[in-house]
Amino acid sequence: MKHILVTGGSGFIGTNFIHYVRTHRPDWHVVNLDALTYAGNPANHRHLENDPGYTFIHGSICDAPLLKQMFDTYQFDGVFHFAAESHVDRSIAGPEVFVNTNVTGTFRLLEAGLAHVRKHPDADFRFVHVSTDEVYGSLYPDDPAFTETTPYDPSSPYSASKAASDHFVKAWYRTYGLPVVVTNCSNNYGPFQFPEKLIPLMILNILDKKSLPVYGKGINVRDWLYVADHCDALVRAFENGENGETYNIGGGEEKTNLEVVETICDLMDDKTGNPESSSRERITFVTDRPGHDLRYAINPDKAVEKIGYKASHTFEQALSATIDWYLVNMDWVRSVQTGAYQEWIRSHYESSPS
Ligand code: NAD
Ligand code: TDX
Repeated sequence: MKHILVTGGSGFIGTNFIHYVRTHRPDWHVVNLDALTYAGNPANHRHLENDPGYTFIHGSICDAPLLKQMFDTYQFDGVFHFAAESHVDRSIAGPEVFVNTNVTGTFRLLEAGLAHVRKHPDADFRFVHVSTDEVYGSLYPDDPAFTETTPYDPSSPYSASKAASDHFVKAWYRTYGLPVVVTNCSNNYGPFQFPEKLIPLMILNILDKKSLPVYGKGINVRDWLYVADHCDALVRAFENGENGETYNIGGGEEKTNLEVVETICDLMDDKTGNPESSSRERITFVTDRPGHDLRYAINPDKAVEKIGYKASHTFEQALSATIDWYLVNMDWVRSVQTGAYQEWIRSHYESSPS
């Protein structure tokens, strides 16, 4: 049995990853360390409460003594590091916590991993650092997609903090020999995504008959990746990757934000019995995000060739399945729309004129 540390396992991707691993790698014991910020929800794993293959620890990746104790107790074979502050707009409104969690937290985790490897030099250990395509900056419409050798050029406090964390991870490999793999993936979507992000925000605003705030002209392009494909890629990077390497993971589904929102509108009208095209009328163009990257696109060739990755979901099908998940999980939705969530929506969107 392998003991695997998953940080941030109560957030969007971490939750999906733990569910994926409990199904596809049932012999792994997963230890989820999560600070339960506004983005973390322990109820996501309620069905695992009596599962001996799952342990939850409420704590922070910044807490070095806790990390040491956890490594001593579980002698981890691997780390999947998801824990982060992840929302670009929040990073613009309040960057400091992004430095604390994404940079200092990653540093503390690397130190704990290195101390463990030094104590157990024969152990087969690997640290998978889950990062983002945003570290590469912005593309023009005709630029080739990001590869693993594209220079880093982050635009937002969020992407700057992720870029810094990637550099720390690589430095711990080159300087100290810590076995690491870095993955940089594009925009994920799927079940359990916190409704501050574009896709769930639009689904829920349509249900609540609110306006649909599209930044700028809606021409920004993202490369959409279904979260289950991302989880599959991460297991492959852990099992088949090479230490010190980066793998770019993309969905191969480039869309403008307006295309995404219009598709959600049409699917929602169809599924909820709204008159055809009625949701599109709620689209409202609002003040653009400062430093808004125009386009992200991932070239996944290296991951395809070296770790056997292949996205197996199409955008239309997986978006439809995602909407269905939100429609049948309204209890989850309402439970995460707490006071802190309402406060963010009020402060962020009420200052954005149409
Ligand atoms: P999320 O915001 O939904 O979840 C983050 C989780 O980390 C939450 O459960 C939160 O409680 C936890 N956390 C925050 N600070 C912590 C700390 N100090 N100690 C322990 N736990 C802490 O984020 P997500 O969308 O699931 O993203 C997960 C990772 O994937 C992040 O590193 C993010 O940068 C990366 N990523 C996300 C996307 C995307 O589209 N969502 C794309 C590329 C990369
Ligand atoms: O209300 C909105 N209106 C809007 O037009 C919101 C919330 C977003 N947008 C736009 C901004 C982006 O161009 O939609 C696009 C997607 O926005 P987000 O969902 O906030 O994602 P993004 O900023 O692209 O970053 C996401 O993908 C990369 C994740 O949040 C990051 O954690 C990940 O690293």
